Amino acid sequence: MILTKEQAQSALSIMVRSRHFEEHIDAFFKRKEMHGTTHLSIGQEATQAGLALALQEGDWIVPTHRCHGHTLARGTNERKMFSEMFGSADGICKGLGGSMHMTDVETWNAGSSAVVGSGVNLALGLAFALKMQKSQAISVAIFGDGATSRGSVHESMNLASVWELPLLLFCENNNYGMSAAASRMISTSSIASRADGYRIKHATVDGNDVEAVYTACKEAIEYIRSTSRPFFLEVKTYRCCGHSKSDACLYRSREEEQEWESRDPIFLFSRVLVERGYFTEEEVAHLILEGRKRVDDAAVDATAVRDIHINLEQAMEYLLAPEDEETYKVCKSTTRISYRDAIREALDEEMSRDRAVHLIGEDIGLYGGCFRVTGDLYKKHPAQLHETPVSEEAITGLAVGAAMLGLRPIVEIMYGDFATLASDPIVNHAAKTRFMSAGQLSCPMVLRAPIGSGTGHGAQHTQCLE
Ligand SMILES: Cc1ncc(C[n+]2csc(CCOP(=O)(O)OP(=O)(O)O)c2C)c(N)n1
Repeated sequence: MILTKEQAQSALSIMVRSRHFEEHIDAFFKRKEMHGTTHLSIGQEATQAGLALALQEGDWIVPTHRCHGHTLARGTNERKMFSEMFGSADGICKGLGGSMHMTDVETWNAGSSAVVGSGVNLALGLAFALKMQKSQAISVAIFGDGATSRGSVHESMNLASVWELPLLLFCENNNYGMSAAASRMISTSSIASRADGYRIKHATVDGNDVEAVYTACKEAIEYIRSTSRPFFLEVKTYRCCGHSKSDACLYRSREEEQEWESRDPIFLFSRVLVERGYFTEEEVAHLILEGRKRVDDAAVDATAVRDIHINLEQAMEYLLAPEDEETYKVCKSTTRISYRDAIREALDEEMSRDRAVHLIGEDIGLYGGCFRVTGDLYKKHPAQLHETPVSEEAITGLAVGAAMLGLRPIVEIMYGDFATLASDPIVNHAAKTRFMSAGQLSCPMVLRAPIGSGTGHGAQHTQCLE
């Protein structure tokens, strides 16, 4: 699929701005004017532009720790991105997110997880919410080759397939994790073929060719929208810089680096633009300068306000969502019933009152739940009760993502002991989403589990975790 002249100009602009943004970041860090850590994606710009151009308004992305390019490509203002990295109040997340967490709901960017692979669970949850809300939009999980070895990514692929969720699994295979070569770490002949295990359709594309990425994304997205099934797209590219600021790249040869540098996506696409007659060489040079200048100006503007920070009191406002006092006034009278019945009644009442409430858990359908709490709720609320495979981490992560998009998920973990498997979505995501995004996203979900039930089921079933 050939990009129109207008699209081609946008693609070039995104790639140039992404590259130059990161050149500035690199320089800021080297001058010790920016702190913390950062992961650059120099060399991977075609994946960012190709994907962004194929998406529509309302389609959500969940990038990775290497998120600058995708954030910029989706439309976030460069000054606000620089400011976020300075930790200043002008940042997209008021400086509370930083380099790896650039949530921007105005551009449908749900922010990244810095826990490799965990963003896939969250994107799964967004896809679930979109499906429940009968939206035509899709969710995109962006992740690297390294992430494809995470168990929760496999749990998510299985669930996406079983529940037929509109999820694009966008795998940027840049050949390496931190230092570990994909060729040494991955058991299958190709990364995309991992999706075969879950009956997920897949394709592999040259990630340094922006038109090829765009075409593959368009086809994948069309498939997802028309079938509501997930799709796995492996995009082959190369990280031309180190993994993070302290990486000397000792694990790869200079020859290999040079070979990939000769396939620089910006250089390749500039040549295409001239050969196709879209622009003259001078016009391309002008467009490149224009993109670079826009980023230079943003860097200057962000530098001017970089020492303005929100104070502790303001930051604390993002820690907890305000409580709704009315919630506690619903109890009109009391009767004496068992704990189990009280929970079921509450679930029933909430599911009837609010269609956004969804029960998610193992064996909560016909079986009635392990402790028979859900009982026959499956009959009364079939569209709001979802039985899951044994995938504690993925279903909890899914609930976090779904809550961020407006659902009110209630996850039942069969025994509290198994919540340890879901500790990443609970601790790193449910608890921190609101704060890290400066209140742009919240996570109104319930996690329900019997803990220390006193039933003597054994040391891994009835322990008290408090
Ligand atoms: C669960 C987890 N383990 C280890 C790390 C440390 N770490 C950060 S990035 C990275 C490599 C990730 O590789 P890949 O998924 O291919 O993404 P890339 O960095 O190449 O973009 C590792 C191991 C982490 N952040 N999270």
